[in-house]
Amino acid sequence: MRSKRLTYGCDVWQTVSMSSDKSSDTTHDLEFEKVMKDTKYEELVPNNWQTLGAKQEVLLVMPRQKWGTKHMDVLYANQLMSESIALVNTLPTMKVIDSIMISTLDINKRKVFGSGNFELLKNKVESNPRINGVVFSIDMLNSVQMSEMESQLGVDIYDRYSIVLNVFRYQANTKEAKLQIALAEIPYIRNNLRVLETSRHTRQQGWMKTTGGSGDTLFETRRQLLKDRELKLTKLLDKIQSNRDILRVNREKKQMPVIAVIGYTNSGKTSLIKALTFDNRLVPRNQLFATLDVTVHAGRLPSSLRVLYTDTIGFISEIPTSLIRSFRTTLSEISCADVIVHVLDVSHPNHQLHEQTVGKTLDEIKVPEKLRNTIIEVSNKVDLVEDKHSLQHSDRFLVSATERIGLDELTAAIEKQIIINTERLYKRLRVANGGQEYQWLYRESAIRETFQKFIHSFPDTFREIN
Ligand SMILES: Nc1nc2c(ncn2[C@@H]2O[C@H](COP(=O)(O)OP(=O)(O)OP(=O)(O)O)[C@@H](O)[C@H]2O)c(=O)[nH]1
Ligand SMILES: [Mg+2]
Repeated sequence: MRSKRLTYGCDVWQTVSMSSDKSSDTTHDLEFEKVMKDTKYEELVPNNWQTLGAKQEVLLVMPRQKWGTKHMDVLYANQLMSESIALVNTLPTMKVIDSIMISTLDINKRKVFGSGNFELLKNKVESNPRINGVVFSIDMLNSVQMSEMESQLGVDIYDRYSIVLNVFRYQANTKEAKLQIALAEIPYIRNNLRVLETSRHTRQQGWMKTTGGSGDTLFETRRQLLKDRELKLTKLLDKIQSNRDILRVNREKKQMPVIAVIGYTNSGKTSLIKALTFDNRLVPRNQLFATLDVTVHAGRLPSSLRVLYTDTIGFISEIPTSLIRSFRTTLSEISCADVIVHVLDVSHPNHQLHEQTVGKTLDEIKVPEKLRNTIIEVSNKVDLVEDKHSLQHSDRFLVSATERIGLDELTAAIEKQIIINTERLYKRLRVANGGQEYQWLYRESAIRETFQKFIHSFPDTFREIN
């Protein structure tokens, strides 16, 4: 009796890259270049977005609202503050040199804080001449706050949205990622159009020379410019998306189940896919938002079933969903998958906050209920957890992608869920060895085990045993 069993991942069947840059279309390339080098638009981009500018040393401010709907407890505020520092320090051109948490009664105040606390902030900025930027660790300052802060503090002002956009700009390599980021910038710039009129930067640069008009006319011209750009970007992205749809149809024809690997940024999504597929093109990096493009990687499950793992952009807390929404490809890949694997970095001190953020984001992006209810939860980086007892009662899969711990249990669970979600069946069949049916089964199905049995007469076709 011979038994054949393929180990998952060892036999990588095929690797499919879905990087949009593979679509070499000259007209598309020219259009892309034109849109990306639109000088009129560049004038609207705040100077402080250029990540390749002079090195900035910034003060990070964590406003903490003590009461009301936006109330934030100290623990959460501390976690968010350390994450914002990590986010800023991802940029090679920025460095947090000081940080402060300041309470406020209402985060929507014109100066974010009451007058006493605002003075405290102002003194802090003025007392250190090295500080040439202030980052507010809140999702988005409104335009009034932005312009008030600029004029009162006299340095560049950032919020989490603008920092994340800068990180995206810095990390984006492909055409698709660049287009998605360009689209994500538009709501931000639209929100801050009024600020531009009074901004230090625009005054310094004699801005408005080329974008003619003044007052409301100028405002309208710029709004129109943003609207046109939005349309052009959407069209270019649609083209890439339609190529992707063709890939998806081809994939469906081949009936390869798709597993979307999602999670907080830097949780180990890329590392896990690499561990499961042995795809050496994947390069995990200890950086926030290292992955900005959706890529697809083929592997096998324990039964030898061929599957595709989709690597996606990470989630992060306290940024408007409009930013995530711009990454339509990631979202559509998540919603069209057969199974979702959620990777959580359980060694991270803020992992509970990360878990909540992923849950909230999945709610906001409206992942189909069937997928939502069957998410496979993975606690990654268990090798870094000192207190192993704290993991004992977890109902999540305990994994280390880099140390290859817990991968067999995980792939067995993925396979089980794939079979349920794609309505596949396990069958034992008796067929003639080497016959047509035997060959068909090898081609079209996933063979878990084969046994040879010598019998005198054989059925003409498949015979179901159980
Ligand atoms: N010790 C340890 N490190 C890990 C493990 N998994 C991933 N890492 C490390 O964590 C860092 C981030 O890993 P990635 O796989 O790039 O994480 P990601 O979730 O894809 O990150 P983004 O694409 O930036 O959202 C890298 O330095 C990895 O080597 C693990 O199980 N144990
Ligand atoms: Mg990644």
